[in-house]
Amino acid sequence: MKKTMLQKPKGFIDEYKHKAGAEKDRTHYCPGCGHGILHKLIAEALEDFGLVDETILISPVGCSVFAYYYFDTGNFQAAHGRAPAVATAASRANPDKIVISYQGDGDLAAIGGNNILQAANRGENIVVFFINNAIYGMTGGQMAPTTLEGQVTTTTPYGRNTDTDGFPIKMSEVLSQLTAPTYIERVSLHDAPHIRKTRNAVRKAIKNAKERKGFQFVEVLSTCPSGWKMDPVKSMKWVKEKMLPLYPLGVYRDLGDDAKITTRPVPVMDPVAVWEKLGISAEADVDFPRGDVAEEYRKLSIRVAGFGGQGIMVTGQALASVALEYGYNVSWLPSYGPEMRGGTANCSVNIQDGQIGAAEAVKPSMLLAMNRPSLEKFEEAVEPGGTLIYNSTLIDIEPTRADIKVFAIPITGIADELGNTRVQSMVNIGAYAAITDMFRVEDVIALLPKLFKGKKQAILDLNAKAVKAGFAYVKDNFK
Ligand SMILES: Cc1ncc(C[n+]2csc(CCOP(=O)(O)OP(=O)(O)O)c2C)c(N)n1
Repeated sequence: MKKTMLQKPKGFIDEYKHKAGAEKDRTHYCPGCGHGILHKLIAEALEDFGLVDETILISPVGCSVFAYYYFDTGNFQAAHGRAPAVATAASRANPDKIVISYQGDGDLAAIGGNNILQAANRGENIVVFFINNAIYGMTGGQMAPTTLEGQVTTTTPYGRNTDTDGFPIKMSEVLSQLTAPTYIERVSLHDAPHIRKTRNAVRKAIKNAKERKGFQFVEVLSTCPSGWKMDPVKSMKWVKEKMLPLYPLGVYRDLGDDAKITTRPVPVMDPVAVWEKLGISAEADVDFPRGDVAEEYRKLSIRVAGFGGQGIMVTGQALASVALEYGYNVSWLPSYGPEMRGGTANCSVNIQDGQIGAAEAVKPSMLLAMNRPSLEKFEEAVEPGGTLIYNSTLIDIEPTRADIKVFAIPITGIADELGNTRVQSMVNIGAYAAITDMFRVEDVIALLPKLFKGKKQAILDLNAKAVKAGFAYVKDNFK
């Protein structure tokens, strides 16, 4: 007897590890949603063409935001509507890779409308899978640019009114007005024969991408039973009866063998050449001779965290700026909470000799926690053997990690004693200098006029005191 084995395509990760317990073999999509079907068609094609390891997939914002949970490819997640820009960068930096931009209709046609237009117009070597379910699915079914006339959504409770809401945008038709795109087709997932046609379109686009044939666009009409408040069967019928007349299926562009194959110059990142162009001397910046820094502090990825107004960003900027003067490569990446003052804030700083790969300190080798929520949030992420500095004035709990070095420093208290809470950031810098031996106090003080441009001498003096106090506290209290 012939045995049929059903299994996941190799384009998918074996086990969806993000999912708890029994859910590990399932996706997060609702029953009857088209995303799962399209994911499978893409994963199968990548496996069949041997391209899983050659592909970079860009996930959007929308229900498919977690595409990176499933595809065993390289993955980036882009800000809302920006997948074509990220895909452009990925494709230009990796001209030999297949780059897929996977996007919903809210993402692609609303907030990302111009992004897709420009990427298509440049004829980027990317494949765009555009899942058109006529609404914003993820956020609960609001009107999208693709919403049908008269369609009831949460933001058009009386139906889309073209007098006030405009007309549905037909992206395949719009993009086919441009010169550069190579292949544009609209397909649908509403029944098995159409899923087969979608499969062909997916494979064609990916094959074209393999041959570097420029911009590929496959629009996929898809169901959203949850957002449409219909069961999956009715949703399929709705696509057939309502969507197909407005969005005719078919090929809108197929240049076939006439497709222009564009080879773009591969960007070479040569920092010295860039500095020269900008008139900056690489040597001139290395002002201070380095001290004897222990091995563990020569490649630092630091998370500085606290609430807005605690000098979190100033601390991060100062760490990076001072380290720069010792000739280190540095990066500073701010991350603001919803409110600037009083909300949470954190930043990532990298200080090292080699090239900095990721600016975000996901697994920091050092955490500087200025308040309790920051300690609770980031302590677990610190690399084993790493360093934790925490503000013992405000943090009334003990850290739990036993495998990291811990420095409890009353940072706010020291600043208050100097008469101004705002100098906490310089207490931090002093403490950091004492712990790592990376900065000399006199060097930091010499840099204060540069760090705080235009500030009065009294402010500079106060900050100098703060640096000294942070430094002294560590030297006096820790070996
Ligand atoms: C800058 C920004 N604006 C708005 C949102 C809220 N938001 C999240 S998903 C989404 C729409 C997604 O709709 P669509 O692209 O059609 O994808 P679907 O969920 O239907 O698959 C919106 C507006 C956001 N996350 N970021």
